[in-house]
Amino acid sequence: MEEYSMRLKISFIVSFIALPIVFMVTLMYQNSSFGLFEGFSKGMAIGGMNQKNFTIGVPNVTANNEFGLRSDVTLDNFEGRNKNDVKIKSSKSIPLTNSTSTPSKEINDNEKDKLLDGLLVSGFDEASCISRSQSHFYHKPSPHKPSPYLISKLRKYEELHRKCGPNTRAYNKDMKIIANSKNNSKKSAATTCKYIIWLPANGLGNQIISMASSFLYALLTDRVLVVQFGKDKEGLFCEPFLNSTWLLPENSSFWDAQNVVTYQSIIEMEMTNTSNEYLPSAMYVDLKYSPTNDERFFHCDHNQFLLIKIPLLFLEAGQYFVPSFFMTPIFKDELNKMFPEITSIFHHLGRYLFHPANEAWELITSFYQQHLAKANERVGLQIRVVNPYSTPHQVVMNQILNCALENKLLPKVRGTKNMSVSSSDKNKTIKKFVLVTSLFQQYGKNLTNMYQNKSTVTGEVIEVYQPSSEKEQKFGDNKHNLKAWVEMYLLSLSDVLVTTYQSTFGYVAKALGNSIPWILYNPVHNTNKEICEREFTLEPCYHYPPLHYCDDGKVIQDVASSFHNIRHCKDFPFGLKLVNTSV
Ligand SMILES: *[C@@H]1O[C@H](CO)[C@@H](O)[C@H](O)[C@H]1NC(C)=O
Ligand SMILES: *[C@@H]1O[C@H](CO)[C@@H](O)[C@H](O)[C@H]1NC(C)=O
Ligand SMILES: *[C@@H]1O[C@H](CO)[C@@H](O)[C@H](O)[C@H]1NC(C)=O
Ligand SMILES: *[C@@H]1O[C@H](CO)[C@@H](O)[C@H](O)[C@H]1NC(C)=O
Ligand SMILES: *[C@@H]1O[C@H](CO)[C@@H](O)[C@H](O)[C@H]1NC(C)=O
Ligand SMILES: *[C@@H]1O[C@H](CO)[C@@H](O)[C@H](O)[C@H]1NC(C)=O
Ligand SMILES: *[C@@H]1O[C@H](CO)[C@@H](O)[C@H](O)[C@H]1NC(C)=O
Ligand SMILES: *[C@@H]1O[C@H](CO)[C@@H](O)[C@H](O)[C@H]1NC(C)=O
Ligand SMILES: *[C@@H]1O[C@H](CO)[C@@H](O)[C@H](O)[C@H]1NC(C)=O
Ligand SMILES: *[C@@H]1O[C@H](CO)[C@@H](O)[C@H](O)[C@H]1NC(C)=O
Ligand SMILES: CC(=O)N[C@H]1CO[C@H](CO)[C@@H](O)[C@@H]1O
Repeated sequence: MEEYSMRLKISFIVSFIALPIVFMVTLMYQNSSFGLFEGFSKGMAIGGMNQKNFTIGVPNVTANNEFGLRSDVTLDNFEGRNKNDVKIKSSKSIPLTNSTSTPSKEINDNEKDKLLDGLLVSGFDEASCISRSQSHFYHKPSPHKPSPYLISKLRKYEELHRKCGPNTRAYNKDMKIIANSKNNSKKSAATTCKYIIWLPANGLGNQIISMASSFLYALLTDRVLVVQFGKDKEGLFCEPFLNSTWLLPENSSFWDAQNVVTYQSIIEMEMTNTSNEYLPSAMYVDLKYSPTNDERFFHCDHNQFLLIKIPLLFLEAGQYFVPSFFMTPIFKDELNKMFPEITSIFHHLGRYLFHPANEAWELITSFYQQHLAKANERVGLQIRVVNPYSTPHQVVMNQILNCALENKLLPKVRGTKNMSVSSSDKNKTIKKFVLVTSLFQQYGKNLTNMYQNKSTVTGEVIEVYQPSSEKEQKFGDNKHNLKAWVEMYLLSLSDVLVTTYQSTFGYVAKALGNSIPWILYNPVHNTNKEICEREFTLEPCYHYPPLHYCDDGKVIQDVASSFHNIRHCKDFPFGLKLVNTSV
């Protein structure tokens, strides 16, 4: 029967994953040192990390080199594709779906849905960014509403960006002033506006969460956000701000932040010398993970008072540093007004900023319509093998199956298809389609083998699709980024989501789709503990957060009692995330 025929499409996009901070990190607790994930157990759920102190060890970069670029990977189906090949679909193209679980996907084309409850503004040229007006056909309506205050902040920001964004008169004038005074002035230059130039770090997932964090920082500090996008990000994202651009112009003299004063050097000066009058006009703020584990004190009021005076900040993070704003007293009131619901910040910021550009949208919608639209339920499996050279695929496969079967995300198989059984089964018209994203094609293949030509105990029909398998994560590669973005977005359209611990790729998918995922833990270090567990918020984890208190510089001891609404992450206990503690 047609519905039992399973197909595995491995031709299209690609997967990989995003956590490039993926060196082996060692947590040392007092005198004993143990692998990061061994320290995680059932009893250590939210806020359960009571360790008194811990530090990050130097990562072992030579082992599990996820940064290695291999040339034996072929990218198929993308050859010859360029922007002009993309056929623009009519803006009324609705996914063909008979889904029972996603009523939103019925035609519901009113302005309120389209603008995501006021998060987005109307007035864009729809043809230049089709996804902006169509995405609500694909995602379920969100129960998380943006606050009126957030909406008014966004509208004011857009106005500021129109006034001072790249290529405006104010921007050109300011950039000249900054360029001419950036070396060693005693006083920052007086500019019309202040700016952040966002710099990319790590893989695409990390870049997305760090752009969202930088944008919130811009909102909090009345800065204009400008992004440094290289060729690797062509065709990925639409312009987010009406009638303006956020792209650093190609002719800008600020592509190179090399000779810019670093925030770290200013902090060090501050610490040794209180009467510091050295204020550059541009500063490079590095919030990336570093093996030396320098404290940036970025979460401290007094450093924010210093940064406020600098017209241009280069900001490089590769992380979701939003939780640090909640540690900074001067930002608190504003944040509380913007986000009365603390656990949907990235959900809102992500849906506001990241609209697939037409090229990406074409790939997303055509894959969806070809393979996923007819499902009653879509199950997204994001399988990142953090350590592919030491983790046997069979171990990962068993873990995925145990997770999916135990939690009834997927049904067990009954055996070879028995027509007399299946024809009497009411459920045989229920279709669950599984979207597998992984660098490795084994997973999609094995699931296909498992379900193909077999009936399931529930009678449901399972089909498995894996768009791609790239084998290695790549950095700075346009096709790879495009495929990664397409897969993150497709995962966000799942009704049930399973993601891998630590993965920023999964963080993006869950937040865009408003889908609390099941997290697969490290199978090697976690053999007798949970195989997977339900995540508790849509917020990403801030993997390498501040370590010290601002006032006395002592190591932050008990996060839960020190900071309202901040707890250690389930999937990366060293990291911090925002939680709703009033529930
Ligand atoms: C950790 O705490 C113990 C006592 O609680 C202390 O002796 C030790 O020096 C601390 N280590 C670090 C690195 O702060
Ligand atoms: C790094 O990992 C490799 C391979 O697992 C191992 O041989 C080496 O001893 C490790 N180095 C350190 C400093 O842990
Ligand atoms: C949706 O259901 C209707 C009848 O219920 C059927 O005619 C149509 O072919 C279905 N469409 C798809 C895409 O399954
Ligand atoms: C700033 O420093 C760079 C390199 O040190 C130098 O090339 C440039 O001329 C200086 N600019 C000004 C305005 O002094
Ligand atoms: C955006 O640009 C369009 C076309 O130039 C113009 O009609 C519209 O008023 C502008 N909107 C805003 C808010 O500036
Ligand atoms: C870059 O190009 C724009 C538009 O062509 C121009 O207005 C601007 O002055 C140029 N900036 C620099 C630094 O050359
Ligand atoms: C503080 O800075 C001034 C000027 O840069 C310098 O002369 C002085 O030695 C510094 N003091 C200390 C304690 O570093
Ligand atoms: C199919 O199922 C029926 C009813 O359970 C059973 O009698 C029959 O033996 C089965 N056939 C096969 C080939 O398993
Ligand atoms: C399923 O059935 C089809 C057609 O009978 C066959 O070509 C295919 O190899 C079978 N797959 C498996 C995994 O048994
Ligand atoms: C039909 O599928 C659902 C899960 O989707 C399951 O709970 C139910 O038991 C199934 N019905 C039968 C008759 O197997
Ligand atoms: C990687 C993996 O799990 N491979 C398994 C796929 O399924 C076949 C048989 O179904 C096993 O033999 C493989 O070990």
